[in-house]
This record gives sequence, structure tokens and C-alpha cells, in this order.
Amino acid sequence: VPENQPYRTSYHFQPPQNWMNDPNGPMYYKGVYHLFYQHNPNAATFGDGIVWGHSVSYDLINWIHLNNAIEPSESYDIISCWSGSATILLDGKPIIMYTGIDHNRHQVQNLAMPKNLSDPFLREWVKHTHNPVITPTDEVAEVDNFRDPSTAWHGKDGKWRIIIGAQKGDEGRTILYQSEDFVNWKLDPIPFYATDNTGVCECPDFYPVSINGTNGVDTSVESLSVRHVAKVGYLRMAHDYYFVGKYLSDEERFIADAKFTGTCLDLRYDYGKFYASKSFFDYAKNRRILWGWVNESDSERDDIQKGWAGVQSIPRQVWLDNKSMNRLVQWPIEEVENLRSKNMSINGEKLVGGSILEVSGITASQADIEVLFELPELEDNAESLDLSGVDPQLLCSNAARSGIIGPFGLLALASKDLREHTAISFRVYKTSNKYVGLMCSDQSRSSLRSDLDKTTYGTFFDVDSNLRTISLRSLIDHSIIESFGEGGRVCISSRVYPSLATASDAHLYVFNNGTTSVIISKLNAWCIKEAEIGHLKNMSYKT
Ligand code: DQQ
Repeated sequence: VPENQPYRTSYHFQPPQNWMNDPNGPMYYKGVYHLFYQHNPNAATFGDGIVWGHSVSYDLINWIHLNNAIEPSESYDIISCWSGSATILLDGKPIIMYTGIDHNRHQVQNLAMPKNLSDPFLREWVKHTHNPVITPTDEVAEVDNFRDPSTAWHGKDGKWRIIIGAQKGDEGRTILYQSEDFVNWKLDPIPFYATDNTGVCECPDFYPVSINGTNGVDTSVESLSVRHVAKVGYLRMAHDYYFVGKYLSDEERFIADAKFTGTCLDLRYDYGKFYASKSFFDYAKNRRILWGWVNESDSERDDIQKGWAGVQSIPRQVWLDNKSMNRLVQWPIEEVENLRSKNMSINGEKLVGGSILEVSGITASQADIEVLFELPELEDNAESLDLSGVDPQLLCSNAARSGIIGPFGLLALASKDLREHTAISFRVYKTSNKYVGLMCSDQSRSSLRSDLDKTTYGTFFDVDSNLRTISLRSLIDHSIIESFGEGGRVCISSRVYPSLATASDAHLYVFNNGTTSVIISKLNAWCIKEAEIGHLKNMSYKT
């Protein structure tokens, strides 16, 4: 990796060099967290010869890089080892199922097991002699669109179930298989979950969420105190969508509360860059944790020059929103707070319309900020908006400039002269029957550099007219900004490549471009220390 790397992250996971995409097989096993990831060991670009990179951690923040866990070696995975998941079997042993791109470029499912269970890091993995254990059948999937097995869940009948992403015609599907021994799998010919006109479905995830509280539950839990979440990634849209609903295990069906519409009404984990995500149950802390791939927005040429591409999100704890019961809440895992150092705060300060205030005294390129805004009276001030046919992402491209209640929010990775900044903002509207907020992350002025993807992201959320507050948390790390609005009910991640606002030349501001005042009831901003992410021999880590 060349020197002078203003965009490399300090606490978001990256491999030492080269290409990374999907998180694979995350799990907790005997005191150690494992992260595998799609990795091209030979280039900063995607290509053939993809392997499973492997790193381990005691806290999901500091990471030890190990040798690749799974590499192409057999006819059934000779072109590439693509995404998959880990399952902890009933005897406590972990097993991985991954997609092999075989010598015909067909997608087949393979198993790998730890070679030595007494190695706490599970460094070596052996491929099962029965591989491939699942091959595509014409009736359900195209041979080159059949991939990404989920973590398995164990039914009351003693059988394991997995789902696999697929495409048939233009239908995106997840196909269910059952097995008693994890080796012999039986196809359920009726897709578990399917959507018309979406193209291939990638990296499906299926898990229960508790109906009360923030704790997670094991993937196999079926009871009256859980609802279920199905997540699918559509390559065509490059987004991860989730559906909350009811799992009818007897019929082996999932009934989602809402259908996929292809509009802004669909629920997404993240309205910015966040794809091929995967969750796992962390039984050490009884929580469900979600990882997602946050890809680059610079050019392939830039990636080759900097010698790497792709970062992972900060792992997020995920649970069911107990207000609505039909959507999820995501929050950066608590361990990230151990990296917080020097802090500054603002309490009860009025931000009049058109004003801007610097959040000074912290390292603005490597920071964690939490802010609670108090809104003015809504009835008289909120602008009217007819929601029909409005695309919040498009609205964010224009609405970020000026309004009545908002836009207000943060200017992150900003240059002193403000020519560069990424605005994470809110604006409040009145619709026929409620107040809605618009959350935006506007990258259009994030850099003086051209040749970058500066798409603006945005989403709507409901504003509680009794509370009259909006909260925001942003994690800033050189070239990534992960923002959590409304306590994690709406999330937007972006990648930015400022030319001026790098390292100590980056600044952070709070702004209000609306005409009414908002109050910063409290703001806390912290410098974030660098996480230890490296090879064991160079680390102070104890094994
Ligand atoms: N990435 C993997 C596939 C998956 C896609 C290949 C999603 O298994 O469908 O690297 O980003």
C-alpha cells in the first residue's frame, strides 16, 4: 500500500491491502469474534480468484488479520469462493457454507469446517469431501444466479433450513433447503420469498427479533415473543431491503407485513452505501449484530492507485423498534465508545436561521458526534408537502439548500473555507395527516475533486409532534460517514474523498439553513482513537 493515505480508515475494518467486498460468515465462537470477507488478494479490483479473508477480534473493534480461510482449490470452487455464512451446530461446532464458482462457472454450495477446534482463532478450514453439497436445479434457479447461503436455523422437527439467493426469469428469489445432517439437502420447490422484476437476489438473511427490548435471539428461535426479518439484496438496485413479518414454520412460508414496491416506501437498512450485509447472534452479549459492505465512490483507477477498495461498516446492534413493531433500529455496537477520547459539548444553544457554528477542539476527520435538536412549534412552521410521488433522494438534492424548519444538521469533513463539506441534514414537513422529517446526506460538495460518485441520499421518517426533537449520531472516519437519525431508525452511510478537508484540515460544523431557529439541546463530540487492526506480530494484543 503506498504511503500518504488520507482516505484509509482508522477504526472501520479494512484488510491490509487490495479489494474487499461482502462480510462473510460473521460469528462468535469461544470468546472470539470472527469476520470473514470477500477479498481479492491480488488486486484492488474485483476479479476471479476471490477468497475468504479472515480476521479475529475480542471486541469487534480491534482486529487481528489471519491467513485466508478459504481459497479456490477444487473443481467446485476453482474460479472463486463467493459469499456464505457460518452456523454453530448443535454440538457447538461451527460450519461454513459458501458459494463456489466451479470450473463451468456454475454456482454451487460447499461446506468448510475448522481443521483444529482447539485453535482459538480457527485459522485453518478444510473443505468437505461431499462438496458440492447443493447444485442449482433448472426448475428454481439459473446456474449462474444461485448463491450466498444464509446461516441455518434449526426447526422443531429437527431439520436445518437455509435460504439461498437466486434468479429465475426476472424474479428475485430465495430458495429454501432442508437437511438433517447439514450435508444432504432437500429442495423446497416453492421459493421462500420472491419478488417480480427485481433480478437476482443476493446475500439473503433470515432471523427472529424479540418483540420486547433490544436483546437479540438465536437464529433458530421460534416463539410468540419474536417476529422475523427477511433481508434481501438486489444487485440491480445495489440496496439491501428488509421485510418484517411472520414465519409460518409449519408451511415453511414467510408472510411479510409489506410487499416490495420498488419505491421509497420499501424499508432499507441504510439509505446510502451499505450492501451484502449479514447478521449474526452474539450469544456472549445476547445481541444481534449486523455488518455491511460500504463500497467506494471514487474511480477504479483511484482504487488501483491507493492499493485498496472497500470498507466494512461499524458493526451495528439491530433490534425491532418497539414503537412501530414493524421496522428495525440499528445502533453502532457499544464497544466503539471505548475508542472515544477528548470530548467537547454544547448544551442548550440556539441556532438561529442561517447560522453556522464550529464544533472545535476535536479531530474532525476521526470523530463520533451525538446531537439532539429541539424543533420549533410545528403547526405554524412546518411546510406542506404532498408525499405522493415524491422521491426523498431527489428531494434531498434540492431541499438541502433552504427551508423553514431546516435544513439543519452537521457539515462533516468540511474545509475551513467550506468549499468542501458533506451535509447531513433534516427538514420537517407537514403532510395531510402527520409530520414527516426528511433526512439527507448530501455529497455534492464533499470534494473539489471530480470523477467521484457524489450521489445525494435521503429518506423520510415520522416526526413525533409531542416530542418535537430529532437526534443524529455520525461516525466520521476519513472517507466514510455513517449517520444514524432518530436513534437509529434511519441510517445513511456515505463515502467521500475531500481534497482539502483531510486529516487535521478537516472541520466539523453545526448549521441551520432554515428560517426558524432550532435549539441544540445537547451535543457531544469525541475524538476517536485509532483501532488496532493489523498482524499479530505488530500488535500489543494478548492471545
Ligand atoms: N458478492 C459476492 C457474491 C454476492 C455478491 C461475490 C454481493 O457471492 O452475491 O463477491 O455483493
